[in-house]
Amino acid sequence: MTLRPFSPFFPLAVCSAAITVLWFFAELGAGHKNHDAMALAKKATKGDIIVLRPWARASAGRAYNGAAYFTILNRGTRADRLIGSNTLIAKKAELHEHRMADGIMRMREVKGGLAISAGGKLSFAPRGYHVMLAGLAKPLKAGEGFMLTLVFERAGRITIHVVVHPIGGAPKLMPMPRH
Ligand SMILES: [Cu+2]
Repeated sequence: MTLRPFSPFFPLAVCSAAITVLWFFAELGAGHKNHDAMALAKKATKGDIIVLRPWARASAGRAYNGAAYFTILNRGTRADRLIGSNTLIAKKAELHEHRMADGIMRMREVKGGLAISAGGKLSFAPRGYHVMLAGLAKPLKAGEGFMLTLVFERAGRITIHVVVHPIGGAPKLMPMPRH
């Protein structure tokens, strides 16, 4: 129907159109903000590398060591290599692995870095690979977060926002929440 300015429906139509427009921009604004926050907390991308779901477990008591976990995806056609990491919240951030040796779970530093094959995936998770945070400036508290920089041979430096989960808590999809 055609609305003429003196139609009884005209003010209603204008009003609802204005509300729709306002609502649209409000949603757009809120959606954008949320998206940025989520992206910061859950995902970082640079070049062909994507780092997903970075998290750490809250420190038990006054422990000054911790570990960070995440998943790395390589969308490229060439392999890349994670060669190091660093953070301002700990003296050292080393690439570590857990290995069963003679029935005992042992932890050691991974020398020479870790390859992520073309189109491949590398998961850091409890009882497996982790970034060992040694000499934390202060214990990690649930709900807080910190920045951790991962250094890749090709992609370069990618800084991720690691979210601290409560002791015993872990993001879904992460089996066996124990360092
Ligand atoms: Cu370790």
